[in-house]
Parts: sequence; structure tokens; C-alpha cells
Amino acid sequence: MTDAIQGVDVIVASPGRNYVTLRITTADGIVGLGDATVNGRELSVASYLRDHIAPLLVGRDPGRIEDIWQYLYRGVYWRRGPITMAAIGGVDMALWDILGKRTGQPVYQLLGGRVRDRITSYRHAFGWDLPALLDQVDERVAEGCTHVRVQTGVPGLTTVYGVSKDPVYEPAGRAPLPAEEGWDSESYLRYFPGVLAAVRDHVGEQVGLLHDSHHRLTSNQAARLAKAVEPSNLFWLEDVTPAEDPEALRLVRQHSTTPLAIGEVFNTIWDCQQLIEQRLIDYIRTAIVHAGGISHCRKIFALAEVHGVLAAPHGPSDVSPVAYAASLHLAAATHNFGIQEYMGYPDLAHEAFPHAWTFENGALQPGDAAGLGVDVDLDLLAAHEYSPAYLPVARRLDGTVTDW
Ligand code: GCO
Ligand code: MG
Repeated sequence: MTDAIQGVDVIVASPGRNYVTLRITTADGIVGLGDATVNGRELSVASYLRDHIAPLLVGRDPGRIEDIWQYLYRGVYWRRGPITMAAIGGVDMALWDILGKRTGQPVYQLLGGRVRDRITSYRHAFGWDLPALLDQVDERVAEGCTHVRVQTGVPGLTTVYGVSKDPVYEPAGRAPLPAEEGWDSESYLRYFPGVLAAVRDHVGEQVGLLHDSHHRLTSNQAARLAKAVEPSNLFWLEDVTPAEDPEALRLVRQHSTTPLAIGEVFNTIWDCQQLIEQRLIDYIRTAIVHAGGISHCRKIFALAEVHGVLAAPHGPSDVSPVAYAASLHLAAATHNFGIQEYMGYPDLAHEAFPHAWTFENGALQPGDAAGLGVDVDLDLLAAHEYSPAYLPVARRLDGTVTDW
């Protein structure tokens, strides 16, 4: 076969933060790019790709995207999980990239074409105290953002998820071992609703406000929170309860009309099936990279469409600009798309992955370049080596490990 897969390279590098990048080359010289980054577990997914997947791909027809997906998923007894699914996700987006480049079409065109003119985004605002938070909210609104995620420090705690005392927030700390942080849900529950009300007062009714609880609350605490913030009219409340317990959201649903979002750590359609079919959520947050690529997320979003749930893919800085492009192409062609998170990237990441996608005035565009529309600067990656960086581990005030 003249256009068979010939080379599969896995590059782990750190242009501003760690990424696992996959380059699939065909015999006729087309290069497809994929992202397979799992924050804090980069080397495991790189080994899975290099040692177990690359040998299976060489010689295959890169146009048989669905068949390769099924082969990599069903052909292995030990399936699902973040490492496996990010590896498959990276391969899948690289194959879509190849197909786009071969046919001269942007990927969104191959997915059925645009169903919208622009992709609505939300950005992050945080502040250790209210004045600092309001400053960042104002900055976001001045940038043209219509939707802003708000996170605040909590009195009595010295560290809180999503908040930094510096102007830039990156959750993974560059160190050989993860940092440990203290957490107290009751202090947070007492404090946060008031902060949100103050932000709502400050920005008026027009701005969509979002908030992320990072899987930390019990079902009852989450229901109390969702109820307490109703007057502030949240666009969504994200990850209120642990992701592996879909039933936990039922109580929240029964007690509040606050829209609920979850799913950034889900890896397959089966992780979200119950939540979607039983309409326990309003937004499904699967990231294209962590849930098996474009091919699988498309199925998740189709299931969501049947049940009135909207797609709202995860878009933090640990989803590389390559996977981010895949997310935007899928968003452009998905009718039940809701909103795309845009956390933004360090400058070096933009340089390492020159991209056709754009963010302007609060809106995102996938661009019209063939494939995913992202390139890679291999010299720049070679000059910025991987070094360990980990998300923190959280402990309750009595020392018990809790969800971070
Ligand atoms: C979000 C997230 C992230 C995660 C991070 C973990 O909603 O953007 O919760 O910030 O913490 O992606 O790797
Ligand atoms: Mg989140």
C-alpha cells in the first residue's frame, strides 16, 4: 500500500508544560498529529503508545479510522481507563488529521460541515479575595468573553483548587513529587455562595458565570450548594461530586435547577451513559483526547443529543493545542454543542504547535487549513525536555486524603 502508515513517533516534551505528542507518518509523506497527554502520567501513556500501539499501526491503511479504533479498543482484553483511551484518542485524531490533509479538507468538513459560525467559549477568572477576583472577571469581560468561570480562595485554607496568588494559574506543580494541599468542604460551602452573589452583582445579568467544585463534595453538600447558588443564576456548576458515582448527582438534581456539568475525567461513553440517559446532567465535558478521540467523542455527543444534553469539552492547558484543534473541529460540526472551555496556553506551547485555530473576542474558530490545522516545531520540542510535574494531592484538615 503506497499510503500505509510507516512511522509512529511519540514525543514527550515540555514547551511551557508537559505534552505527549504523536506523529504518524504515511508512506506517501503525510504527517498526522495527535495529543495523548495525561497530566502527571505522561510517561505511562508514551510507553503504551511506543511499546504496544506503534508496532500495531505500521503497515495499516490510515483511512480505516473506525476499524483502527475498534482494533485498538476491542482487540485488547484490558480496555478503558485514561492511559489506554488517551493513547487511542491520540491515534484517532492523528488519523483524522491525515484524512483531512489527504483530501485537502478541514476535519470539521469531513464530520458533516459547520453547523455554527463561531464557537462560544468560557475562560477562567480567579482571585484569592473578592477584589482580585472581580479584577480578573473585568479583564475577561473586556477581552470579549461572554462566559467566565469564577474560583475563589476560602478563609481558613491556604490553597484552593483553581486559584493562585499569582496572576497565572497552572494546577500541575513542577517537582519530583506532588504537593499536598489542605481542604475543608464546609468552609467552602459557607463562603462561596456569597462570593458568587457579589460577582453577579458586579457584572450584571448578561455574563454567563460558571464554577468548578472539582469532585470534592458529598451528594448532600452538592445539593446544598446547587440550591444556595440558584439566585446567582449560574450557567453551570461543574464536577460537584466524585465522577465515578453517577447516582450522587440524583440528589443534586432533585433539589435544584442549577445546570450541572461533569465528565472531564470520563474515558468512554459507558462512563456517561447513565448520567446522559437519565438526564442527571445538562453538559457532558469529555475531552477529545481523554475519551478516545474524535471518533468516540462524536458518539458520546450523539447519545447526549438524543437526551437533550449539550457537549462542552474540557479545555485546560493540559489538553495540548493539537487536541484543542480536534475539539474545535468537532464543536463546529456538532449540533448539540454548548460551550468550549479555553484556559489558554503558555506562549511556548503556541510556538511549539503553530495552529490555524483562533481565539478572538470570546469566540473560537477551528480555521480552514486541511486536517486539524496544527503543525509542530520539533526543534523547539527537542530544546524543552520533559520534567516531572504533578497535580497536588488534597487532605482534609484532619489529614485524611480527599479528592483533589
Ligand atoms: C477544568 C479542570 C482542570 C483540571 C486539570 C487536571 O475544568 O479546567 O478541572 O483545570 O484540574 O485539567 O489535569
Ligand atoms: Mg473541571
